[in-house]
Amino acid sequence: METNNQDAEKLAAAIEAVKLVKDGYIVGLGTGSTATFAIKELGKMVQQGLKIKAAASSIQTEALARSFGIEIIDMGILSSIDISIDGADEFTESLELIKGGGGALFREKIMASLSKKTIVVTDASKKVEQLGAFTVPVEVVPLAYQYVFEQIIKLGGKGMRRIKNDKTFVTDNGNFIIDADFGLIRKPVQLASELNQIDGLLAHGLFINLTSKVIMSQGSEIIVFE
Ligand code: ABF
Repeated sequence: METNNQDAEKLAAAIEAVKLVKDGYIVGLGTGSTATFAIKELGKMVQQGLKIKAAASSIQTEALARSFGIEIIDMGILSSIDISIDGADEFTESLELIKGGGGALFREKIMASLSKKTIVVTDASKKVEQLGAFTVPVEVVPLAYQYVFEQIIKLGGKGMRRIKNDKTFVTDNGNFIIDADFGLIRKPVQLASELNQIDGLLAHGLFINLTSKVIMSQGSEIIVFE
């Protein structure tokens, strides 16, 4: 369960991250509760005169950003983003991440790939020695669902179709999510590359070599991993 303390940590990390945003930047906006703190802080800065344009990693984030008067541009026309700020479900000190608990992993991955700098903001609960206590979200095109499900089993995983409010969860891109349990992941680079080879699998939540910096807040301390 989320605590006030965790929320205070998320806010502190978000405040630290938005200090890196400069006038004229194109900013990638993440999804999830920690990214939401950053979007709200950026919204205040925009209202005080900061000039930025932003690309959003989800429909929900786009609506939130617009509500603060942040100008949104379509990610599909961009060849680069100056900085993006996003959350994570798990990270290691070597900046390997699991993302996608919020279901926005595909857009988040494209956003991170386009970004000159990707800043990940977290509370202290997300730091792990080894990835894998959190399942790896996998976005799958519906007609390839069973095929991808079986390929995950062949890789040693156990898949579970994501359900929300008693219905199959559908992403912003009209796809399904399989939450894949691989146990503790000893070789994330290898697993990421094996998952990348499955046809019909649009994106997976292992983010390797896509993060510039993790800003983690723990109690009253800010700890940066880079
Ligand atoms: C996004 O939101 C995701 O990639 C991750 O799944 C989730 C983290 O959410 P929160 O900040 O609410 O813990 O960043």
